[in-house]
Amino acid sequence: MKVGILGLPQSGKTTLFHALLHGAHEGAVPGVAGAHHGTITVPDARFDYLVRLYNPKRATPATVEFIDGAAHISAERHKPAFGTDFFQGIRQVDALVHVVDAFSGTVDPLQAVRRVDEELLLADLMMVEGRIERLEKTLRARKDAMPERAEHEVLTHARGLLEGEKPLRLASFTPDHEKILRGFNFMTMKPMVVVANIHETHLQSGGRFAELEAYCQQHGHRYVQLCAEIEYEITQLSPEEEPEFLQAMGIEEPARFRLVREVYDALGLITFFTFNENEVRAWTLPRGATAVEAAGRIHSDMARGFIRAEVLSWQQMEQYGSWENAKHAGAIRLEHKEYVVQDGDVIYIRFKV
Ligand SMILES: Nc1nc2c(ncn2[C@@H]2O[C@H](COP(=O)(O)OP(=O)(O)OP(=O)(O)O)[C@@H](O)[C@H]2O)c(=O)[nH]1
Ligand SMILES: [Mg+2]
Repeated sequence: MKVGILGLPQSGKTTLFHALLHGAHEGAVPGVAGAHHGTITVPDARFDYLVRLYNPKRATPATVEFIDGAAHISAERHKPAFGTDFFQGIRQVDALVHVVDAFSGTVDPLQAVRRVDEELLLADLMMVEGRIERLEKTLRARKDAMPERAEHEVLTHARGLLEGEKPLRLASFTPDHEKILRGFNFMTMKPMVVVANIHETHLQSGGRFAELEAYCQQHGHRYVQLCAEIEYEITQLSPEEEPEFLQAMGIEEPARFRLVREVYDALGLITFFTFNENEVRAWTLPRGATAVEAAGRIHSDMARGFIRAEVLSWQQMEQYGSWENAKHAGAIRLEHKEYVVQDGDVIYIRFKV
């Protein structure tokens, strides 16, 4: 899974990217000036709890690739502000994180989000129009070109939506049409989390950007408020210093936790956990996936030879403190193949090959 960070210049994208990376390796994105990518560990207090509890040889968290897309915007008045390469490097991503400057006081965050949204819309509209033009040429030459006709139909529909300033993520399409549209990597079809990057002195005072929050709701964006610099500072602390610092700042948990949770949620993803004496591991699944699909994520043999899944919900894990205690209390459930895995489930697959 890939997530692209975008936003106007100097909004705090790179600061947030480094906070998310938490010291992990970053590399340049070939062919895109200033863009970087890196694989982040999905922060998850539940995973950390299991690792502390079982102290395994190996701890394997879930990971997500993030791309710091850089902002290729011309500051020169006579040039179009957004070059054609503004979204280069973040076209092929599954979700977008839009960082907006709400710390400097020189930018109106709502206007900034609107402006980038307009640009995303225009980028899609240009792509739709280009493709429609070529399709019409084909259809004039060959009236019976069926796939082209279907594509023309769905793109004409999409053009209407975009001209009405409606992002494609808010529209519903038939599965066939959705499949056609997916192929285009439209920017307004991607789920987006708007990050209001607020000043460190405003961390305690919530609700300052109620208008922005309302706008996000109307446009199908998730909304997270954080201070990128503080987030970065937190990652520089030792594990001993961190709790003290968070308490002093009045922060319950680092905001990057919430941000990644929102991205997961926007993408319709959940996490389940497995453990044995060798390894504690977090796994990612689409919401609605079944126990046998979870088994297949771990190993194809487990799916093939699936007998039952032993399942402990995260709430019960917390309640009993450990798998062993829960087992003792008879709280472990035996589930069939079709059981729909819930976020936070701890799972042990019984299988035979
Ligand atoms: N006070 C304050 N300053 C911040 C915060 N986040 C970023 N900055 C400052 O804003 C400036 C830009 O931050 P970057 O993270 O480089 O922003 P960017 O969006 O990557 O910038 P470009 O890549 O040039 O578009 C830096 O001087 C940061 O120190 C914040 O939360 N609070
Ligand atoms: Mg940057």
